[in-house]
Amino acid sequence: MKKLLSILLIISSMATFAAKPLPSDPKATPEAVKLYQKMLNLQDKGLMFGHQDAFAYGTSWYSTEGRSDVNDVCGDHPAIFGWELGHLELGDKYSLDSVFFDNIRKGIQNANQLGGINTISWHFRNVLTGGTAWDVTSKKTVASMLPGGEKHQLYIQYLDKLATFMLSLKTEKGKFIPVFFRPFHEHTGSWFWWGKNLCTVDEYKALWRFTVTYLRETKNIHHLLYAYSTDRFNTTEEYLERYPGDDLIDMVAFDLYDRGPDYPATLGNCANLVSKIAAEKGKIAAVSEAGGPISKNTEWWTKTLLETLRPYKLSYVLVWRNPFNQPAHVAFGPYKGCPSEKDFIKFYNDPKTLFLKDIR
Ligand code: BMA
Repeated sequence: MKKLLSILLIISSMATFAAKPLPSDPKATPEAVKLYQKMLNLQDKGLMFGHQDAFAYGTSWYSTEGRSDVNDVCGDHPAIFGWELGHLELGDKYSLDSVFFDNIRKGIQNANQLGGINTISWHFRNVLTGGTAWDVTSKKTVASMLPGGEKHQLYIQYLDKLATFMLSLKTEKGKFIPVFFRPFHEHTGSWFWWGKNLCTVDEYKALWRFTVTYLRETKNIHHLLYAYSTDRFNTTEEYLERYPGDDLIDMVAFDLYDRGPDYPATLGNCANLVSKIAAEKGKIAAVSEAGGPISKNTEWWTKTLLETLRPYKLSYVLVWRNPFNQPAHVAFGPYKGCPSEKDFIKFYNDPKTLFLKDIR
């Protein structure tokens, strides 16, 4: 009888555990655990919409508190807020996209207070050459950053600056704000120094492991959730080739921009595969960056993006930025007066899509 009872107890605790998966960091803060579980729950309810630098600027404005281009169009902010930390490593005051880091922090705090979710990318400088993130002249950059490498100490200095910023992300009550961190992205392509042809599989994985371990163990940061995010891929094997491990990663994602007629098929295939991988691993799935020719294809939001993604269980799709200092037609997000404005409102009104008001 006693044995039976303890078996039952074990089974029921396993069931509770299965119902509430935990992030990869065993020391994740309660807020990070809550966010992770909230996102897994929301993944069953719909597809969240995200926009890069939504609170920082739009096609015709810069740094206006409380404004977002998405809200200008549909009266609701995105659910997911993307931010970019490139040039933080240099000790600069503003990012490579001309946003002051102090304003990024404020934006993250604001989004969090409103019930939104923050995700951070990092197009940081080539640590070996000093060139940009797009400097692919050396195949030795990643190796040089690993323990024993000639640029290891410099990389540590970069990570220390990153850590200081991450540790400054607090609520008014002094709690750390949980955020997704998505470094070394689009590595199935070779346009960034960490791309496929620029380092070996082992070097790429070692870079991830060193980075996460340093932030967790040396810097004692436990409010970050980590996103692994490829560019286009064809198979599960290809997707997972450089996957650094379930103990490091919380979200499996990919970036894919509409650059031709194969887009719906490729997007659908990647979405299908990534949602299956996420389900098997008990992790979150997302389209971490997207964008299409929304000034020409005025039904892109509903006919291309939404209809392609509708069948799959994905947490969110985030479209890239609406630069304030470039012509409006390069914007990937909607803005007041854009040719696809009406279609975006349809996209917004579709029960499948979730915006800020739907998730708080
Ligand atoms: C790219 C472009 C660049 C930008 C970079 C980092 O895709 O939008 O203009 O600097 O992302 O945000």
